[in-house]
Amino acid sequence: MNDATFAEENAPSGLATAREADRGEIDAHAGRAAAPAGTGVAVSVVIPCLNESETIAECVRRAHEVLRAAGLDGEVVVADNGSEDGSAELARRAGARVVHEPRRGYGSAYHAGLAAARGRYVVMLDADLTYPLEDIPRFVAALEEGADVVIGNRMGNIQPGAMPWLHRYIGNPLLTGVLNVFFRTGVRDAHCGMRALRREALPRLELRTTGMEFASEMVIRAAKAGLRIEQLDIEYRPRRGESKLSTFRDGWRHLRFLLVHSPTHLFVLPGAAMVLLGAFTMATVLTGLPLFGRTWQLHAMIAGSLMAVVGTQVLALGLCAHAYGTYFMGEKDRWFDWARSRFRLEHGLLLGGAVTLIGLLIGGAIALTWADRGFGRLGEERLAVLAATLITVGIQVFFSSFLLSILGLRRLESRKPKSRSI
Ligand SMILES: Nc1nc2c(ncn2[C@@H]2O[C@H](COP(=O)(O)OP(=O)(O)OP(=O)(O)O)[C@@H](O)[C@H]2O)c(=O)[nH]1
Ligand SMILES: [Mg+2]
Repeated sequence: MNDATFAEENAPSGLATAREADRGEIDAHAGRAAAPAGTGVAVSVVIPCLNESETIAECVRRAHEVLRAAGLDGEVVVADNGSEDGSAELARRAGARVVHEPRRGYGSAYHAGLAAARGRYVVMLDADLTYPLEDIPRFVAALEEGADVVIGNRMGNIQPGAMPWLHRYIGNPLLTGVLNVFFRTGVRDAHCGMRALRREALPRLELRTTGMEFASEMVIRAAKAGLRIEQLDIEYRPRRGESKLSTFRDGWRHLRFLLVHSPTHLFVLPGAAMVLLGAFTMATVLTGLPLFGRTWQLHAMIAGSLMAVVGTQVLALGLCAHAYGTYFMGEKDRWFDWARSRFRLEHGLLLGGAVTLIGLLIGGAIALTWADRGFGRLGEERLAVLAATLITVGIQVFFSSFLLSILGLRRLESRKPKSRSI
């Protein structure tokens, strides 16, 4: 990762403008703006480019040829990402409109390129000649037939040497699999760089990320926005020039994007699993039921308590993350919406209060037993752990309910019409 913090990297990269300078070049600095109305063409081929002098000119020329041969009125926009090898000039000479985006990152380059695109349809592909430019008309045809977003699928036709085995058999399937478990998009090759979309669909995607995770973000936001996604099988060819993809850094950026956008999988499910496992372990110890051929004692009780306490904490964080997503980010989550339509602050307070009270009563009973024995020897460790666990969990539930409610208050506040000062 560069110097930028994660928060900065995920902030909207207030990038490109369609202000065209002389010589067909565009400065991507002065704030985002869509291409001006009335200047449209049918298709914009947008190509992010960072030091691709070996291929960029050929890529631009072939894109133009393909558009011409297919009778498509189009343009080629190259989003140059601070290349130091003359790529921008080569692209311009080959007939591209060049957008300069100095902030590094695949996503940054795309923010600039997409904002400058004037086509009704936008086709996206890499500058390294790995994608079949001759398939551009197929992508456009899929949009014309009603798709909002078209994504290539390389997995069935990867030419020898085009993709390292680590990406082909582990990275790509794993990350695409996680993406589909979390977001159920049904997309088979979520990192494919050859895509197309209707330009009018872009604002609905609210794309923000700046790095390679931009590819995942687009798929997820398209699915969440209910856009119609089509997939086309394509060939993937060996690249010329140096790859800009860093296996572990970019893989992690994809994964962390998936995690932070799915509180259910990051917090709620692991939290709930820990609570259940903790409760089950403590119940097994307290009832003395044999498990795996033996009974379990104090140490297992402490482990169960730990899981229940940590699980409750993680679960509460997940609910707060959901509340933040719903109230502040406009996210929609069926499960969370269902839960908040049924449960109110008072439910949480009652539950937390009741659990705390039960813990206090058990603690009180232990103290009474101890007093009864003249404050002598006491052997109620397991019950003491139960009491401590219940009190901790109860207090967590109690105060987390208030925190959830506070997040909701902010939402009501922002809904109120602005009052005029007198
Ligand atoms: N990684 C990266 N790519 C950039 C950047 N700016 C523009 N690009 C371009 O984005 C496209 C994708 O990068 P590639 O290096 O081809 O990544 P990839 O296609 O996932 O990996 P390969 O299969 O090795 O080509 C290329 O056209 C790059 O030139 C940047 O800052 N970082
Ligand atoms: Mg590439």
